[in-house]
Order: sequence, then C-alpha cells, then structure tokens
Amino acid sequence: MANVNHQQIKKKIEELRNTINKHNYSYYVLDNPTITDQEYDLLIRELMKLEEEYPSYITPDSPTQKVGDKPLSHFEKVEHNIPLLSLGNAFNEQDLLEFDRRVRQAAEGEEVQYMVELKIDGLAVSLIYENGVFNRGATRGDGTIGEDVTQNIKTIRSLPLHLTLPITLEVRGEVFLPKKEFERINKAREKNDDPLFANPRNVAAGSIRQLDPKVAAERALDIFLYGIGTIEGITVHAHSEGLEALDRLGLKVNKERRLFKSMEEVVTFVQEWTGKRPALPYEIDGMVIKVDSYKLQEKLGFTAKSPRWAIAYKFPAEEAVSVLEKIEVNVGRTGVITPTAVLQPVVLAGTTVKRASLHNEDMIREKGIMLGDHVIVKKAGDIIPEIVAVLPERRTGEEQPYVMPSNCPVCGSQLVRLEEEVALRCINPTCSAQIVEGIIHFVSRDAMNIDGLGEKVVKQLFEHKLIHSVADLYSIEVESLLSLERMGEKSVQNLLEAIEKSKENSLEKLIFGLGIRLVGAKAAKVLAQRYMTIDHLSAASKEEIIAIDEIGPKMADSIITFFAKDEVKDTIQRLKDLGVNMTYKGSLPAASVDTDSQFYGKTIVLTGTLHQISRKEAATKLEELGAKVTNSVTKNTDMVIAGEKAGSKLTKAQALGIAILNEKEFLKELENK
Ligand code: 3B8
Repeated sequence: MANVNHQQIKKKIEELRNTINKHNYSYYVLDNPTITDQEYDLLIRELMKLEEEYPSYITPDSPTQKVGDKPLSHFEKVEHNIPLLSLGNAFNEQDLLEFDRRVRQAAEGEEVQYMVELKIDGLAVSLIYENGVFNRGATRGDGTIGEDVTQNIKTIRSLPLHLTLPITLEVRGEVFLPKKEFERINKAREKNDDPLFANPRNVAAGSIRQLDPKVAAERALDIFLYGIGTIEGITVHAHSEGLEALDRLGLKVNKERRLFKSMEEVVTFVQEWTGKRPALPYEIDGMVIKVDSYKLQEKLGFTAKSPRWAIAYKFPAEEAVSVLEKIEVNVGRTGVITPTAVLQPVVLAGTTVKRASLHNEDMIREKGIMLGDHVIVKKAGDIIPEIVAVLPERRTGEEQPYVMPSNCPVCGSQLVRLEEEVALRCINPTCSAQIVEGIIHFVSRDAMNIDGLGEKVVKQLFEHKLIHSVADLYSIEVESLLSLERMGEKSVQNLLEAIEKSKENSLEKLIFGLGIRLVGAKAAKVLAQRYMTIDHLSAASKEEIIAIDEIGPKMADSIITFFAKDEVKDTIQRLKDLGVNMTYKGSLPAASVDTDSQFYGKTIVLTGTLHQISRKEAATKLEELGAKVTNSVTKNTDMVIAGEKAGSKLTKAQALGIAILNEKEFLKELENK
C-alpha cells in the first residue's frame, strides 16, 4: 500500500517538474510565457511541498533547486580541460579587414563564412552537463584555472538543469544581468542608502562570486551560451551548427546572430548594431566575429591568449549629452580637493549617470567648463564617467564661470597648492573630512579589514562624536553603538567581534591602514617584512629605507615625515596600549627568490649540449630561481632540460613522463621566469 503511494507521489513530482521545466523554457529561454505568474507560483509551491514531505525524491536538477543552496566557505578551484581563452580586439573597420586577410590566407581560396554575434557584456563561464544533467559551472578565472560556482549558476532561471538529450557536454557562455534588473537592484539600494553598483557587469560578476547562493538567486541573472568546449554524442562541423545544437538542447542562445560570406557585409552589420545597441534589454560591448567552419578554425589555431579564428569588435565608448548643474568638491584622506560634476541624469550604456569626475581645477580650465553648460559625457570602460567636452554652441549666456573654493569646504581652512602638484589641498591635520576618510581607509579591506564598519557607520560614529581617531575604535562601548540608528544588538556584537579580531592583524595591514602618503598595500608589506615591528620602522633612517629595492626617495621622505609627527606617535602608542598587534606575522621572502617562477622548488636535471648558455650558468640561474639541480633522472625529477645529443637521461625522462624542455623553450622560460 505504502509502496503504491510512493510510486504515485514520485510520478506526481516528476510530472510537476516536467510541467515547470516546460514553462521555465517558454518564459526564460523563449521569452514567451505560457501561464501567469500566479499559476506558475502555485506549481512551484506544490512541488516544494511534496519535496519537503518526501525529501528522498529531491534531485539536483529539480526546478526548486534554483532558489539558492546553503552558503559556502570558499570556492573550489577547477582546472578547465580546454582553456577558456579571451578574444583579440578590433577597434575599427581596418582591424576587421586585416583579420579577414589573415583568415583568407589560411583558407587558401576556399569559401569563408563568418558568424557574427552580439558580444554580451557579462562574465564568461564554462558549464558541464553529464548525461544531460547540469553538473558544474565555473568562472573563466585566468583561463586555465577558474572557480567552481555551480551553486550560483544553478540559480539562473533560464539555465536548464537538464538538457533535452542525455548527452555530455562542456559549453561556454556569458552570464549577465538585464538592464531592468540592474535598475531594480540599484533603486532598492538607493532606498536603503546602500552604495550603488556601477554597472550591470559588476553586479553579474559580483553575484556569481557570492559565497551565499541566496544572493545570486535574488538577482535575476541570465545567460547566453555561445560556444562548445567538448561534446559527446552529437557531431557538428561548424560553429553555426553548434549553436543550433545548443538551441535544440534547450540552452539559451542569442538569436541576433547572422552568417556572412564577406567582411564587407560583416562591417555593415556591425555598424547597424552600433546604433541599435541602446535598445537592447541587456548590455553588449561589441560584436564577435567567428570563422564558421571548424576545419578552418582548427587550421587557424591560437596565439598564446586568443583564437586566431575569432575577433571581438569593440564599440566606441558611448557618449551622451547632459547639463552640468553644479560642481561639488570633496576632501579626500590626504586633504586633496576633488571637484565632481553633478549632472542632469542621463542614460549612458544602460546606466544612469548623475556625476562625473572632474579630477582637478586644471581640467576644468582646460576644457573651458562653465556651470550650466551642455557637456558630452563618456563612460570609458567600467570607470567613472568623464566630461569629454563642452558644447559652447548650446550656451544661452546664463552659464557661470566656476571658481574653485579658496577654503576647505569642510573645515574652512585655507587651501594650498603644493609645488609640482595640480591638486589643491587642505593641509589642516585636524580637518574632520580627512580624519573621517582616514578612518574609513583604516578599516577598509586591505587595511585592518573590519567587517561591518563601512563608510556610513564610520561617518555616523564620527558625527556622534564616538570616535575622533582610529585608536578610538578599540575603546568603543556597546552602549554607544546601540545608540546609533539602525544598529541592532546582533550587528553591534558582530562589529565588536570584528574590531577585536582586527587587533591580531599582521603589521603590514596596520602600516597600510595608517595611511602614510604614497605607501600602498604592497609597499606596506615590504616595510613590514624588512622591519618586523612598528618601532623599528618608525626609528628607521631615510638612507636605510631608500636602500630597500621597492622603495624610492619620495616614499622614504613621506615615511620619515609621517613618523616624526606627534599625533602619529600618540596614535601608535594608544593602539599599542589597546592591544593592537604591532609585529609582522607573515612569511618572509626567501632571499629574493621569486616563488612564482615555474622553476621554484623543482628538481631539475640538465643534460645534453646547450649552445646559448653553459650548463654551469644554467644551473646557477635555476638555483637562483629556487630550483634544485641534480645529476640523475629519477621519479623525483620534475623537469629535464635537454640540449643537443641528450642521451639516456632524456630517454628515461620520456619513459617516466617527466616534463622536458629543449634549450629554446628553457631560455624563453628563463626570460619570463
Ligand atoms: C573563443 C570564442 C573566446 C570567446 C569566443 O558574447 C574565445 O566566443 C568569447 F577564445 O569570449 N561575450 C561571444 C562572447 C564571448 C566569446 C565568444 N562569443 N558571443 C560574448
């Protein structure tokens, strides 16, 4: 009896899944809903209820598994079987014609067909389906090693968790965030006073790399698949056939693709899209042109980084016209005054732009910018928008010249322009803007890394006079934190724990956090390794500091000036008294050995005659790079460098499957290290 029941339930679950999958496909892939949202919700809820009651029937490919699993502690690294390369770029028609010429040379007079696709501005991923079931999703990473982001990929609604055929396949595609979704997320963040995201691409990349898949699930990510890594069970001869196969398997393939027989037609098509791009519901940053025939692709092959059979045509950076409403000035951590243009909002490359950096006073003068001007705004890559030029022909006479303030907008003290600098600075060390920015820097990730202490909370604490300097962070009390707006008991507890934990940081984080002018995170580490304690560092002479390889005279000067200040001495003493660690805890660099070298730590045998370099020289170089050079080939040998007439050692290495470099390859590696 119970058995029969179970059979029925299993069947019911399977039916529900099939129905939901069909609707998912219609809705997310075909963009053609077949039921209402309410009806869909009912189906999902029914399935969830059954699965909750009978958890043994939950399968990894159930549509309910798209809402986000438990958080992970880290991402596993995965090695791509076939590297995920990136594309070479073309910026104009000429670059495309040059590409065409090289392709035709390889084609030797045979007909060439080009597939032209939209270049989705997202993040490249590799997906594996085993016997038709989604098995793993990974980021591109460096092309060879990526991260396993299966849990997050699974939350993408348009991605089927199983294919229409039980085949095994590795497929590549681009995860992206639709423009509408980007706007929805940013609106919500604005309401919450959370910092806004810069563009959809960043949100997509950030969401895929979230350890908590619920975050990814909440952001309606989408995906287009555009290439096959490996496929078993289906034979395809051309890229266009491959895309059709992906389409039939239920995967989302972009429809705006076309095949052409000449590059002239390609150029026309690409130009058409330059104009049509803003109307798309997602962002593209160019077009991809691919040789269609796999045979010709194979013949063309690859360079070190990209295929020779494909190229990315990059659209010129998008520009828009706006009106400069006013110029705001901000005081940075080092007192530098930066003017920011406040613009009438305009949509640029899918995002609304309201501000643009003006960098400094010189730039305002050089461009002849006046308040109220119509200006051309450009977004260069991911970076903050910039004002390219003003449109003087649109002036009405109402525009006003802009004069930089002569006094600090925060503390009111007179601004100065230091020698050889374009920037105006507030040099009042007690200027509250600088203090606040300094504290924000101190708690930031590469510095003391105090979780839960963002810009907002720091400003709040400062405004409520709960902190005046970084040292105050370590004597802050529970009650004062609880008195702040939007600070619950849980967040206060977490914050105090994070502050406490930061006391244990290794010295380089403190050095960086102190915000010594010109000392970045990297220099901070070098200093920490050289001096081991803050006391040694603060007592160092300029000559001694300059003697360090990575540090120049300007930085040395800045370090000396910094530690000579009374308020710095004071702060360090207070931090020390409050229990903040002042010693270096990391590893020391093995006397100038580059651990990144591919020879580092390897056991290497040199054999045969080398022509460009003597055996002895080669051995010395290898040892300098951290290798151990030995005489005989054994199973412990990692690599054999074989010159001319290499004999039995080479044969043995081949038999043992040991990596072998010839002289040319070896010299090339030495150059690259
Ligand atoms: C080879 C082919 C990289 C890509 C490629 O929409 C390669 O094809 C690639 F090495 O990155 N963003 C596309 C897109 C990206 C790539 C591609 N096709 N449509 C994209």
